[in-house]
Amino acid sequence: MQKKRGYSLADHIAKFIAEKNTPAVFQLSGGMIAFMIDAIARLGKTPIINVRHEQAAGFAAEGSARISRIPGFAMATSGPGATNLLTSIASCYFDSIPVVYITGQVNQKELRKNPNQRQNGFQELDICNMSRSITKKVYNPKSAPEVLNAINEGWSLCQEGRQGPVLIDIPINLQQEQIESDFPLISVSTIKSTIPLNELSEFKDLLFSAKHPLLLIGGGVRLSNATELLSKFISKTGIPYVSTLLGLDSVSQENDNYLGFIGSYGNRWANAAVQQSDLLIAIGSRLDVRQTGNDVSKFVAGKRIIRVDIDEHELSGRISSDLAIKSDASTFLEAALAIEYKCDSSLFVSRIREIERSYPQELEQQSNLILNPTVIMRYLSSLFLESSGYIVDVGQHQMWAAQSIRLKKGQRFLTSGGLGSMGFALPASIGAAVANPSGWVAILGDGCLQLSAAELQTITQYKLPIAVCVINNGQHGMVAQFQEENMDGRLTGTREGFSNPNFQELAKAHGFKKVARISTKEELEELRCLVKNPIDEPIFLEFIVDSQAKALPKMSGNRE
Ligand SMILES: Cc1ncc(C[n+]2csc(CCOP(=O)(O)OP(=O)(O)O)c2C)c(N)n1
Ligand SMILES: [Mg+2]
Repeated sequence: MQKKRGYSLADHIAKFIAEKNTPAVFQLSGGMIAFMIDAIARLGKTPIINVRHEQAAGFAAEGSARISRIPGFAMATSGPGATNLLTSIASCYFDSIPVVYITGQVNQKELRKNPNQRQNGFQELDICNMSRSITKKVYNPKSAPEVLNAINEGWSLCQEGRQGPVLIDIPINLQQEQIESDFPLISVSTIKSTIPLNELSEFKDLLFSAKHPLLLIGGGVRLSNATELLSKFISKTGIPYVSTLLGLDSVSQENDNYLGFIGSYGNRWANAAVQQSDLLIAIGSRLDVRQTGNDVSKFVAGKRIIRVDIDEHELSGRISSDLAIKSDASTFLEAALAIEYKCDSSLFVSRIREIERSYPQELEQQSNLILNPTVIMRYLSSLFLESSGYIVDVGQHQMWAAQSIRLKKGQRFLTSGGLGSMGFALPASIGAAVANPSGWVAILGDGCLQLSAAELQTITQYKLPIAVCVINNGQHGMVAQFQEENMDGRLTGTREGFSNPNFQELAKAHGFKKVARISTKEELEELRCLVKNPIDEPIFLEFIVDSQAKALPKMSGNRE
């Protein structure tokens, strides 16, 4: 006989999630989370995407949040399910992405009473303490009202100020607790900040006294929804601009004043632009070591620096500035747009273009490569002109993509920035494609594919329009490059003792119908016949690149 069903806390959370229009809940099942998932399924309003590893659930929720601008939801069971989420939680924390992680926990009766006891319940684990340092807040509710508060507050908190993940750990008995169906819903407080007048006038003074101002754009611009404001500011002022890894899709790349991608592996000419500027205005960028290089004194030499960041702790971080403005990018740009200013940057820009012509990206590689990674990336940009964007993993291929993919207006570029976690691209592209079912291109190395290959099945199961592009150089190239430079060429575990399966057969086994292997320029050109625009089905493309291809240029003195 069917048990009569009331309205449980799990039902409440399912309703809450549905009302927030989140594109999907990403999960892998387990007893302690099964009531939650069952409630969402019974309500039938939010798609449930079943992935193959909880880490993938977290990365997919991150991809979904980045694309939809609605916080993502990832769920896992207690114990190993919860620990498998940790890498993705850290990724959201460092890259400021709002995701609500919900873990099931054992029945409160089974929880250990004494912290010195290792474990009491089966799969009991203190995920709250483990995730405290990589979340904005963890919630460890002990009663139904505390669960209600956690979901309300957690939802708001992950989006407020500097965004980031929260984790709510809910014991299985609380999930089933019956509650009234009327519950309070609170909305996100939108505290509008302003820029103090003295800071604005200091900004103006620095700007007017500069000869070669340059904007350095980070991921914060997109996070504060300020891409249009930035475009206006750039066309009004004529200030040239460069981008960080996470800023690549915050800027228009189709503008003469765009001077490229900076950083340890940045375009040579973009780093030259930073070096030759006398006023650097960094907006929404942490100026971390991958952007500035190890030698901070070289980065700051000969210039004034203005930093705009929502997080005061970043402003007092590694790079000090002449003017630090604690503000989100959109508030700052709105205020800055009121300033009447126009610079003539034509000489500066033409000097930088001259460097670009002398040191083009393609020629950073040795000339005997059959497939130059820059040529591949440029080709992909033209092949996937109509795609919604690129989701890129971690390694040499990531840097090749950042250096050479040309983004059209509105195209996105997602990658694991602060954490730099291999295995990001496939699941994040699943999240992106669920949030916006238009065509996406996932670019990943052969090593990264092996961390996430099971998600190929998720892609075909849900028929997601993703072109999976594997850059196969038969190695963990980024680390091999580091070993070549620092370990007399001993390639332990990266080229030596490393192997790949037959990726073509692997993709077919996972149900990919369109599969191709490209090892020459001619085969690259023939791809146009295989690929339909826009991408409307799973495609698997493998590009063979010589192990001698390097991520270059590279600032000296940097780690891998
Ligand atoms: C989870 C994780 N483990 C290890 C690393 C260190 N790491 C950075 S890049 C890289 C190699 C990536 O190999 P592959 O996907 O083949 O990319 P390639 O560098 O060859 O383009 C490794 C092992 C990492 N970033 N993330
Ligand atoms: Mg590789």
